[in-house]
Amino acid sequence: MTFITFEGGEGAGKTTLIEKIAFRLSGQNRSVLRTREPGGTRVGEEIRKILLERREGEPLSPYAELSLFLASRAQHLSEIIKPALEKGAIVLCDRFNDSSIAYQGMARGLGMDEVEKVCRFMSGGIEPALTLYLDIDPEMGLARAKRDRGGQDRMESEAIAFHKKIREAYLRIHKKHPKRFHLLDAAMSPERVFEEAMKIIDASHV
Ligand code: T5A
Repeated sequence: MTFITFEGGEGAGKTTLIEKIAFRLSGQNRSVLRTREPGGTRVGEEIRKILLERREGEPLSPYAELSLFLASRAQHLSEIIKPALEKGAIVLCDRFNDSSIAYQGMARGLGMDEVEKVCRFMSGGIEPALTLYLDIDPEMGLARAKRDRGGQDRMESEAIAFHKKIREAYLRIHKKHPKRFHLLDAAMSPERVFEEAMKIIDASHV
């Protein structure tokens, strides 16, 4: 079972990297599934709209927000991730439990340990074998995301202090799980990030 997740702040370059890795691994004749959170299923994509749409004057409670990310994940696991892993595919997933721990646990203040426990329970023993974390200065990442899309979604439009907390949380996760959670400098060129990521994947014999 090969489950690889990708983490990082806004605009860190996960989508760009996943595309290159999927291309490389598929070329090695391996079955590869690319997916993302929130989303990945029809229900998940509907939940994604609720989560990312900006609604002025109607803030979501942090608990409601966490519950929606978890609902999207539960559906994603049962409908997409588990069946693909059981068939022997390599699953490349853009965000997973670590996003909830960083965003809702740290930045929304629900507690990293508390959110980690709920995530473990909800994901029923499915854990990534490897996580590639793209570390970037939040201002640089937000500028990339804005340039790419022209506007900002509900999470991106949070204050810079919120995004700095997310980076701090990821760095704590890196310290806590150094074997699984690998840090890559996302300020490097996309090609360099890809080369470094492939070294980690090859060394892990997935
Ligand atoms: N969230 C998610 C939670 O709060 N809790 C959770 O549990 C989960 C699962 C998801 C939001 O939900 C939050 C986190 C997010 O706020 P999203 O739209 O999926 O929303 O957000 P992101 O995952 O952040 O997606 P982005 O598209 O913003 O970022 P990516 O995928 O990391 O970046 P990418 O590859 O699209 O690149 C952005 C731009 O930068 C360029 C690309 O060409 C592109 O233009 N780029 C580079 N430029 C220079 N150097 C590089 N190395 C580059 N790599 C890419």
